[in-house]
Amino acid sequence: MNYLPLPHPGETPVRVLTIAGSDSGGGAGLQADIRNCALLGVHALCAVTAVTVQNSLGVKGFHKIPDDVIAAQIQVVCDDIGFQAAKTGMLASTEIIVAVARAWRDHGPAVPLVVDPVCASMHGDPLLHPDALDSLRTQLFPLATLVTPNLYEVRLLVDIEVVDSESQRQAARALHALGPMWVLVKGGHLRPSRTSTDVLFDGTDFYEFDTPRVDVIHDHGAGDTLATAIACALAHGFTVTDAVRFGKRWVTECLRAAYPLGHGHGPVSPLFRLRA
Ligand code: PXL
Repeated sequence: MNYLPLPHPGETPVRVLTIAGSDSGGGAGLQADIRNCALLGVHALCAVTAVTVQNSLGVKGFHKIPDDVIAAQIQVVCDDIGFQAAKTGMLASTEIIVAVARAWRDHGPAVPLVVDPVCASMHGDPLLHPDALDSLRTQLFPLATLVTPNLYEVRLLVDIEVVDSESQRQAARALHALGPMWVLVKGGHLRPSRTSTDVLFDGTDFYEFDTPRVDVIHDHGAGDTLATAIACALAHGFTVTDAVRFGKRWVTECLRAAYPLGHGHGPVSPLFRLRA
């Protein structure tokens, strides 16, 4: 497949800001975002929102970073370094979502913002306080270029049970009404199916993206990987439809390269790229 253009040695790369939580197991969250950016030739800037205590068996707990510290991380990289796209992952609480939304409105450049509405880990461990769903809908979604919920997050956000392509489109409409420019409803958890079909909606048209289903038990960090790859492609100036097409192909390759780690679920992996 064609990847993104790589920077020449000594040349300042394209930058993406990730606003996300740390995963001590290194599979998802900030660590996945930075790893994917690096292997796509993009420099990752990081605003850390929370530190999870986590291994391959699950999230044992997390510590939230004070919201003024999160806002300050965003402000200083905006003021000095600059970036061509940003993405959000784990935001943990209402206070953090409000602080991120305010920092983005006050300091954010006019670049694409991908909001991955992370609510829980793959093990079902909560990563977002249930009270914070409302601030996600009202504060952050209206600022987003693209939101990328999975079916579990769709149910929490708009109370729609996606069971087929019709309800997937209905969910995309309901999410779009909350204010983002584009919505990608990921169908990866719709079974049984030999393909993974994601539906993209811009308020007028629907676009479907089909990739072969890769059935692996090591799929930790798949959502983070997709959202980061989309943000990297947007940072390179791709249209949203082209960026989503690129992100889907990238996460499919990362799923094929997923590896076991610890006693539970290992991560999807962009490390295959080092052999290419
Ligand atoms: O994959 C979602 C995710 C995002 N961010 C952090 C996580 C996880 C899943 O476990 O731990 C920090």
